Amino acid sequence: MRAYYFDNLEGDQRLPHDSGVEVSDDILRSIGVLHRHIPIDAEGKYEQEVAAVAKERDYKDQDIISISKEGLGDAYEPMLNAFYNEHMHEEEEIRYLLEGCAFFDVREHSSERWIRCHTGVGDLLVMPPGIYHRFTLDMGNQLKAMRFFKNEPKWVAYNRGQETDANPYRLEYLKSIEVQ
Ligand code: KMT
Ligand code: NI
Repeated sequence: MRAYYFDNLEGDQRLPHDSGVEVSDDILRSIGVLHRHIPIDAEGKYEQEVAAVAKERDYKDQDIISISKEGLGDAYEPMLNAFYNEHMHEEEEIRYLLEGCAFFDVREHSSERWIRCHTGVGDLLVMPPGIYHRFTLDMGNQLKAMRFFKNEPKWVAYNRGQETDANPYRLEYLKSIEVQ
């Protein structure tokens, strides 16, 4: 995974939009975002490692999401548009990439800048409840990823607005990053 500040220039969301300014794992940690790389090995040891992380964080359920134009047909564009809307969740968002690449953009609260995380196979990314973020494929246009859930597998997103600014999970998130 490589993380950098988004360049804020016009153009296809799937282009790199690389400002050239790197962002370290430490900076990501300071806004509550965790990254780990667990390489996919032929013997399947990665499965145990990923399962151990899920257990540690108290996940009960998981599924696999596949995103491609071929696989999704008419549902492809609306899905990508929904994911690229700036949003938050009341649960952690945890993703482990099995195939393809993707951009997870996370908002750095102090500067309001986007940090773009370019993730690839074997990257595990954890975004805390309440963080503003968005998602897109890159020009490879294809992704398969594991998602973990504390309750039943469902995706509930709240688009950023006045209501999310007052959401208790958002306020809790802001408190959690204050003292770092
Ligand atoms: C989200 O909430 O941003 C997503 O679930 C992105 C797609 S999962 C690879
Ligand atoms: Ni999300």
